[in-house]
Amino acid sequence: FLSQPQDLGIVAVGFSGGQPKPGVDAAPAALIESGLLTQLRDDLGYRLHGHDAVHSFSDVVPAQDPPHRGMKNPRAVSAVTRRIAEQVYRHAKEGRLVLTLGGDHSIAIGTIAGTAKATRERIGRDIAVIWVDAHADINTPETSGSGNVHGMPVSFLTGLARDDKEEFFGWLTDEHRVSVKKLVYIGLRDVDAGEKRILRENGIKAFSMFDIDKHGIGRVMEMALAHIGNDTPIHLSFDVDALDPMWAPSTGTPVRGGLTLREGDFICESVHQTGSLVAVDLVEVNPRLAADTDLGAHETVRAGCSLVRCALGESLL
Ligand code: HAR
Ligand code: MN
Ligand code: MN
Ligand code: MN
Repeated sequence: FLSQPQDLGIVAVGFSGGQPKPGVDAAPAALIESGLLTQLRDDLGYRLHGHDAVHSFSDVVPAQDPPHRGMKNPRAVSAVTRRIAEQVYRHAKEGRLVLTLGGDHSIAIGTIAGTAKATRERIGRDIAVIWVDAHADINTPETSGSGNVHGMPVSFLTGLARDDKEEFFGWLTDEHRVSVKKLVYIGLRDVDAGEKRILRENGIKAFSMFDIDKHGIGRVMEMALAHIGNDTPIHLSFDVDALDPMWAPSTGTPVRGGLTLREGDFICESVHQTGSLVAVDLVEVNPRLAADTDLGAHETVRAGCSLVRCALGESLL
C-alpha cells in the first residue's frame, strides 16, 4: 500500500547579506544542479511546488543600507526575510512540507517566522525548532561583536531582540515567534560569551559537541526529541557548518571538531522519523569557498544534498 505523494514547497534563496563573504548566494543553484530536486521528486516521490525560481530579491534590497544598532545590511536582511516569511507561510498554510535552500543563516528569520505563523493558523499548534549548528546564532544586536545578522536570527525569532521599526525586523509579531522552551540546539562548539549568558539565563536546551561525544548522537537525539515532546511540529534549521570541515569545508565560518557526515544524516533521519517535520532549512553552503582544494565545493554540496535527503526520508526503510 503506497502512501499519498507528499507535497513539498521549495524556497531557493540566493542571499548572502547576513554575513560578509560572497558566494553563499550561489548555493541553491549548486545544490539543484547537483540533482537534489530531481532526487526528491523521482527517488523520494515528492510533488514539488515553487521550484522553478531561485529568488534574488534585488527588488527589495536598498541601495543605501547603513548600520542600525550595529547590524550590517539591516534593511536588506529585514526586507528579504520578510519576503521569505511570506513564501514559506504560503506553502506551509497549504499543508506542504517546506524546504528552504539558503543562503546564509539570517534567512531563518523568514523561514521560521513563516512556519510558526502558518502552523498556528492551520492546526493551532506552536512549532519547535531544532537548530543544528556550530554556532548559537542568538546574539542580540547589542551582544554581537561582528554585526552580522546571521549570528542573530534566534534572538529575533524568540523575541529576545526586538525593534519597533518595520524596516528593522519590526514586522515580526508574536504569531511569527517561537518560545525559548521549544528550541533545541545540536552541535554547538563556537558560542560567544554573551550568547552563553543568554542560553543560561533563558534555560535553553543545547547539546554541544561535548554532549555528543559523551552520550553519542543516538542518545542526544532521544533527549532532544523528548525535550520537544511527542507530536510537536518541528522546523529543522541545519547550518552546514555543524558538520566537521572535513565533510563541509565550503562554508563561511568553519569550526573544527564537528559532526561527522553520518552524525548529521542521523540527526536528519531521526527528525524525519518523528513524522512531525514541517520545514527544513539548509544554509551556509558557500561553493566559492575552499574551491581551490582537490574536490572543491563538490564535497560540501554533496553533504548538503545528503542531509536534505535524510531529513525527507531517504534512508529509512
Ligand atoms: N557568533 C559570531 C557572530 O555573531 C559568529 C556567527 C557565525 N555564524 C554562522 N552561523 N556561521 O551559524 O558573528
Ligand atoms: Mn548558523
Ligand atoms: Mn554556523
Ligand atoms: Mn517517511
